[in-house]
Amino acid sequence: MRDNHCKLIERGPAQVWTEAFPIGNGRLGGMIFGGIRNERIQLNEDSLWYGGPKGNDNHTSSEKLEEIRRLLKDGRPKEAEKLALLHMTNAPHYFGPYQPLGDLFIQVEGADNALNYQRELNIQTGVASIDYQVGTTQYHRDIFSSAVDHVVVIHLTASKPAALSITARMSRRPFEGDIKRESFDILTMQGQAGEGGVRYAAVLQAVVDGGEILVVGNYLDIRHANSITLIMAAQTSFRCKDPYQEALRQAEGAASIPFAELKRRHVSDHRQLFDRVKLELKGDDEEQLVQCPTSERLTNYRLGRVDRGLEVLFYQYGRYLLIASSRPGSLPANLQGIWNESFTPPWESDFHLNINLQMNYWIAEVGNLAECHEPLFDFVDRLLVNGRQTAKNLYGAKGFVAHTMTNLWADSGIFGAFTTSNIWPTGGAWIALHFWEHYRYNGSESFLRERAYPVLKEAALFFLDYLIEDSYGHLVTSPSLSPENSYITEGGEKGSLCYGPSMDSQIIYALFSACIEAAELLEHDRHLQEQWAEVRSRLPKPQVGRYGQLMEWSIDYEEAEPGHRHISHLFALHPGEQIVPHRMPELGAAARRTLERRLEHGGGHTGWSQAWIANFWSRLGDGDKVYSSLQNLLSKAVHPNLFGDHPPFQIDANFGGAAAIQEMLLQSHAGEIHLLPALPLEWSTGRVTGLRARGGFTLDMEWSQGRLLEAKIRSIREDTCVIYSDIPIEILDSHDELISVELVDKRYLFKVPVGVTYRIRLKSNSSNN
Ligand code: FUC
Repeated sequence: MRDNHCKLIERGPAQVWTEAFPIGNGRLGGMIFGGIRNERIQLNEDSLWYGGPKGNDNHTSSEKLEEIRRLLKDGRPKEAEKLALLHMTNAPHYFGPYQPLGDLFIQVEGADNALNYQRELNIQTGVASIDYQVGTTQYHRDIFSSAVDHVVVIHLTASKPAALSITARMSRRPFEGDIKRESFDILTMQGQAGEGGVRYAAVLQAVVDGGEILVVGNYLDIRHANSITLIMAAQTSFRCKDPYQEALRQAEGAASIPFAELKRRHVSDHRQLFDRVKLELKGDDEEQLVQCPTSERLTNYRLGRVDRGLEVLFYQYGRYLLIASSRPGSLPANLQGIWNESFTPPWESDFHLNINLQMNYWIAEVGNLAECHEPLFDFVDRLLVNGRQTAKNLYGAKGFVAHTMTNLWADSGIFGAFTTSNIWPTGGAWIALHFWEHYRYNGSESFLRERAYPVLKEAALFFLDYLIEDSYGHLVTSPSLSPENSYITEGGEKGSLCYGPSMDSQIIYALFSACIEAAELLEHDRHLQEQWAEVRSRLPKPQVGRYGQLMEWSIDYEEAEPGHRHISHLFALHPGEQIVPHRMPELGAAARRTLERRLEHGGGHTGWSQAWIANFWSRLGDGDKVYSSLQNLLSKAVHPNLFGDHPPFQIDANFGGAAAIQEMLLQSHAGEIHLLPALPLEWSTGRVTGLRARGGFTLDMEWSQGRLLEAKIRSIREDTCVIYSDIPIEILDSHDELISVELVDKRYLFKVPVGVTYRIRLKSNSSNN
């Protein structure tokens, strides 16, 4: 892979947190500042949250549900909201936030007057490094977080013998844990994150070549070593009974392995995921830019400098961040992935279910990182258990429900004090659809039967009980809201709680459709299939409103904020597929108008919102608009270390932006694969390998001057492949023979045998139109 696609480079240490480089193994994260005399590695462990579960559902809810619904029907949202706040919200309103594990500080002696400094993060190997020179001695540090050995490894070397003297200490200011000497080469820190919260332990062990180690007070003191390996392990009682012993065991295990071997197996494990997708664009290898500091490239990009390499780097960085923050066995990536330096992070750095957690996973399947999706499924399995209870307590309903926010403990109640966001019972349904997506890509019947269907079914059972009839005979949610916008009633009252927000109807449509298809495939629940189909047919359909926009609510209200960052009612366009623009031109036009209106009124002002907009444009097939959204994202919503910006830092912009790039190159929803569906002019020549499509297909594509040169397709299942193409295409088998295809309405149907590569190209005499 080209160098400038896989390296973040700086010529100086980070001055602020958003200049530091992130590393992670899914569970254990570090932000590397790269100080010469004072190295700081800010540390996180994904299960270190403050406080315990807050499962107190408000038991007075069911008494007031009817009244709240009636007030909403009568157009009196203010009164409904007051009642809902009193009778439906959880006490306390907020759960404890995700917390830092602490800092590792390394003080390096004899590092004055350093020259030729370079700090790098190689996203292909998952290793950060620091280089500098003092006099004639070269100093080097390698730092990585290993998913194989479950530790952060910091390796320091010098080109001269006995040139390394350091002191290292751990800190968790202002909530310092107990620091103690475990043995001559091990320092530990332990504590508890609030009453009922997890107990945590961090272990720092040193291994030296030459020199001596002392553990004194709060310090690990190392003199005159040739090389030093520091091993950092951490655990909490969320995963083990005795986090101290477990962290100690992991540190000692890693310390017994030579550094070269620790690094070799980490790099090979990381690359096994990372290398699956390669993207190259014409002009992305400009010599001048390869050695240019990333933050400088970003500044120049903002000023209009063309930098295709930076665009590719941003894409691959999204994949890197997912590998680093979500690996089998870890928690899902939260609002900040796993990287958080604050004890009071924005929105508790939680799991937000009204767009953010879902967006974090949009790259997983297409970007060939399906394993990184798994932590989400484990998490939702726990949410399901709590959500059953909440469904019963709050609504007297079957199945499971989850609302806008959740946490380490998978609490499912109504948190928060604002009715623009909190009383939204559709978070669980949306997240359940991720199981269905995972199945659509891998086709594993056992996953569908054992993991996906039970969750989908319980999400759907909830809505069979929860939906009520509106005055048009439609079945709608109530109370609910359209995240996080408000509307103006005919009487001029501003409300956020409502009945029948379009997003809910669209999510429930997608959920019931998935349930019906899954149940048919598994030959389960005949009766439920019929019931779901009947209810689905009575949901409000996407409708065009007074401005030619898609209606955000089942009534064509004025929006209180026409430029709102959430564009929830376009769920049907993306990630849903109820609106397929080339088959439904009217709804496609309304979706476009919705986007235009939001943007005319200042929409897209947060990183994730811009990223979602880019995905919408991709689904509308408008490559130039996607490109300008991505340019906006990179110019306005990215920190110097390329972390997405809300502001402040929020990781969904990284994942959502990378997902939009994938959607530009390949789409496979609504039963057909589109090759290069939204290619912008600026990306008219390039190639990509390893993208995945629904149905078990993997694709490589090469294109020039905006036209496909060739695609290669492989399959893990003997399933029919359907390619939609405006331009005639032909398909060749592995012997370069044309295969016969069935062509129906620009859809090419054929089978790809398992383990064989077929080639797709434009018919030689076809032109662009
Ligand atoms: C939703 C958004 C905010 C933010 C928060 C974490 O509430 O409206 O912009 O992303 O989630």
